[in-house]
Amino acid sequence: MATRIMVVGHRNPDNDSISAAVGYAHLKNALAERDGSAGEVTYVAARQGALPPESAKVLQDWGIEPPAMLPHVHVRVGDVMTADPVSISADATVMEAGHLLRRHNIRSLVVLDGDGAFQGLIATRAIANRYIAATDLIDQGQPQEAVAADLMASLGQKVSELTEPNVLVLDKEALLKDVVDDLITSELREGVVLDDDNRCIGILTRSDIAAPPKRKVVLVDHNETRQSVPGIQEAEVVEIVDHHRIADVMTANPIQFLNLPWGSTATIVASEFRKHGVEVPKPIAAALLSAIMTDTVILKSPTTTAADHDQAAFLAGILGTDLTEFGLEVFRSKGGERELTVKELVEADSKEFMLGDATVLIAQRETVDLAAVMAREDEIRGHMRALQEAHGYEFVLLMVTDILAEGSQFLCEGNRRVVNRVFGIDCKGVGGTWMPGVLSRKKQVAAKILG
Ligand SMILES: [Mn+2]
Repeated sequence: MATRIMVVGHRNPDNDSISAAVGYAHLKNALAERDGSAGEVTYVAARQGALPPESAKVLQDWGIEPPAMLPHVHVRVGDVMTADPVSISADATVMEAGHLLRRHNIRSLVVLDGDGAFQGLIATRAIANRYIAATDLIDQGQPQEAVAADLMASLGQKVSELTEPNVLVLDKEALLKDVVDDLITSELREGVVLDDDNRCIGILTRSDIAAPPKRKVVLVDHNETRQSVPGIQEAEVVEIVDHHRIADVMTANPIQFLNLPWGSTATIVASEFRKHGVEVPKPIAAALLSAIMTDTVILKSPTTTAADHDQAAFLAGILGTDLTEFGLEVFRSKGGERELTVKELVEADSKEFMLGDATVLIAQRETVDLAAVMAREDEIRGHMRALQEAHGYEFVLLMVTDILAEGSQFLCEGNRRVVNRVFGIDCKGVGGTWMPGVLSRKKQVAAKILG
């Protein structure tokens, strides 16, 4: 069976962590196909949490299977057990059991009833005990011929008579470290793994746990242990693709560590497709483009690089879509403006500033859907007035910043005279005032009011 290598993003995954995992797993499988190693390794996209709504939408729209949930990468019983162990029917003879044990050079066989359900194990030790018992009988003076005849006859006995039914049963998903002690102290020093139908799907012996193989992972969109999947220290990180600061994930061997200061991991993944000359299927192009759009806020964020513009245009070309239109659609599917509580909408990014003896509150909400925010103006203003009264603010200013239009709608409650004077505007109680080019609270708003 091919080794599964999980490709996983950070905890509380964002769209980039999901889409980069999907895209990179696809690329790695295509490359494995190309170099003939596809039979040995399979890359599987994984995630460490719920899908963000914009990821759920793009995956569903394009018929992509969502990445598998990966709760941890500790070694599990199922990772080290011997799958499909050698079995024998309870009705078979001890002679037949002996042949199987010898042929497979193993110490025990799984005993099955007529329906294939697990009955127990027949171990070499139980068979050997027969012979040791025979020597006791001879020592006690019984005729050797009679003892030998009994032994001969015992080879024709049913396996069921020597079956040990009390076997340690293990869960396939159990962590190996949690079961090692039980296994070592168990009578047979072997455990079995049963499925829901009481069929034996694996056997775990002492040699299986001597040097357990590590689970293999490719990290995307992070390289920090505390953002990574639990058990990462026990796993083997075989590759990293990221656009964050270099942190603390360590490896035993040199690996490919692709870290670039670009706007998204999806940008790096797209460029890897091109570097290797692997065609990007439309669904993968959509997922990657969607992630570039969210991480770079439709290529408007200061983290956006020329590479992001280049790869985004390339992917939009594959999709035959308008970049900005695609990006807007992604942001609409993120939702928020309609679903958020008014408290979250106003306060999520709000800062107090001292203005002489007074305190003012300047809040900012970045959006691609100004209309959706403004549709809640009454509710928003009510909340702003409540904040102003509760904290005694001189005024509360909310900048609703339209990322695409590159400007902000000012909504002000309390003493508006200061704001109006500083900006030379006439901000009223309803509708607010559009401020073209005003995007930065720190540089363009707070500095002016306080200065
Ligand atoms: Mn990212």
